[in-house]
Amino acid sequence: MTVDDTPALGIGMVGYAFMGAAHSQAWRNAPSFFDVPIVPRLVALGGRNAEAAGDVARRFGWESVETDWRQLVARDDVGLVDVCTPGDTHAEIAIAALEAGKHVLCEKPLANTVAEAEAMVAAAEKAAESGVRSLVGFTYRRVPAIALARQLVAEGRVGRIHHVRAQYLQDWIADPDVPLSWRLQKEKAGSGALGDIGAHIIDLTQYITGERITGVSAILETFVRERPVPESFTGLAGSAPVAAKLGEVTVDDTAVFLARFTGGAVATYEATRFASGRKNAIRIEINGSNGSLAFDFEDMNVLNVYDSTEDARVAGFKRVLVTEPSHPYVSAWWPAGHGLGYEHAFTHQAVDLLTAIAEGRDPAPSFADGLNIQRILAAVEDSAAAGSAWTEVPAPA
Ligand code: SOE
Repeated sequence: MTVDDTPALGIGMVGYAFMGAAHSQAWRNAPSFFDVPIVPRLVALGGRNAEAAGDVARRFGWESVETDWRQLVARDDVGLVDVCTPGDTHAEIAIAALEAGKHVLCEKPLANTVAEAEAMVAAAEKAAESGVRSLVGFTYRRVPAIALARQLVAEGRVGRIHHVRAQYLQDWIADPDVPLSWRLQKEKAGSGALGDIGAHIIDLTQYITGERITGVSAILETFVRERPVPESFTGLAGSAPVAAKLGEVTVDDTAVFLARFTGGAVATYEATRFASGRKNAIRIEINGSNGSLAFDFEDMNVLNVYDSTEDARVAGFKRVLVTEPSHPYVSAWWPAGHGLGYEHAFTHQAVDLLTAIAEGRDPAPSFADGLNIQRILAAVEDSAAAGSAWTEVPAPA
């Protein structure tokens, strides 16, 4: 008797760095902690460097390596293509996979341009007619405290929303000696802090509020415009690498913008990699007519809740530890108070995608949601280029 007669789905993942590792552990853990209706099989890892990809494949239990992503997409034993590459290849790989009838999970942001995102949406909508599903990887919405915040807003616990306040603060390139990398080059990444981490807080605030951004006014800034080119390193001076060449940074180091929401709320956003001392501080605060919610990813198992209707003598933010079995996703993991980490949201993403595929429905966030975010990113860039002029965001079709 087989141990498990749950149907399996072959996964082919393209890319094997940071996101490749986060996704690999998610595919492996999903069937261990959740009763998934489809069991993922780690069939093929795609990477141009056979040796490096082979090392990651061995560590995470991928059955094979493909050095050409087209071969991976074409394989009969691959039913879902997981795109974990830099943004300049998202559209090409995802569209080819959808046209080959494969489900697609694509890392965020969906694409590097609105035009690419539109083409991806068209391919996804055509593939969906044949039951092929697609998802864009905004994983932070699957942190239990964020999912709880959305529930509380939907239940009217904060009332009419007046303010949305969102920051995504990192500092990994505040040192000018940090070398040039793909995230700092427009042709690879599409934009800098704006698309890489600003996209996350755009998705999170729209997800929590259930409303959309309708217009923005923005500033983009690049503080360090040239960085050492890694390929030109000639040795060390002390502990600092010595580079023979400097390369141009062609993206923003920080994005700061105002926004308005469909429900009338006003919003402030900051996405920066120069907030020295902040490592991965995603800070969201929602202020409404009945109360407020406040979250900081650097304390990710907590949601701070303020109820304006409470007796003023005992009113104050309540520090809710979001680790009860009644909280989203938590019952699959550990007892109350043990907490989850960054990687668990990726596992929740895998579970939600496998469940949607089994139930024959489109998962969220869809490629169309990803296109909406791409349009907001473009509006921020257009506004910044026009001296922070107020710039409308096209409504979804
Ligand atoms: C940026 O450094 C980054 O790796 C983002 O690209 C990820 O989406 C985020 O989860 C962590 O930070």
